[in-house]
Amino acid sequence: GHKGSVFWLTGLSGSGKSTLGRAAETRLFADGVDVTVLDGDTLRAGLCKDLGFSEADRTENVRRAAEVARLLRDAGQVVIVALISPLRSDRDLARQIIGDGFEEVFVDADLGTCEQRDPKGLYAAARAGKISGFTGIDAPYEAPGIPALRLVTGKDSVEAATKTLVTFVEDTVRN
Ligand code: GGZ
Repeated sequence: GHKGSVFWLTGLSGSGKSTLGRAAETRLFADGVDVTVLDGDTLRAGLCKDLGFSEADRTENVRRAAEVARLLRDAGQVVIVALISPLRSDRDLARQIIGDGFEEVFVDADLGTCEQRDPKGLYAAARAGKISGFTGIDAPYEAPGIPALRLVTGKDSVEAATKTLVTFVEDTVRN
């Protein structure tokens, strides 16, 4: 069996949080782990529809995600949260809400790499001044000090990073 836990993926837009979260979900599910991904884009399409990207709205976004993650964890699920969650204070709030079994995972790709990927053209829009308050451009990203796990997605392949994440999850939750 396994115990409920929350793996909180933080990183810049385009760092690979959603990709890794989804890839890990598929593997873990195949291994018999009850796993759910809470992704920023998905939450913002529904539960967090009313929220934008001001500091207060991001805090509220993180708080709601943490509360949902806690409920799922309490029901025995392994939860992978994929949110930029740029502020340390917000991630500390999530840690407080979730309590036992909160694991911070830093999806670490440098700004240059993320900007080069720019899958949705958001960095270009931010550079052109069409979007304001974009994380890494004109809004802060505070990297974790000592995360439980760091995935260097600018350097390692998606395959390698996924493997590292899946192994870390399995080692943490199996009992
Ligand atoms: C950052 C933004 C912004 C601004 C829109 N800043 O790469 P994406 O597109 O698909 O993922 C990003 C997503 C971030 O939502 P989160 O809920 O993860 O953010 S937070 O934890 O800070 O609340 C990006 C898109 O939304 N996006 N505008 N200004 N990302």
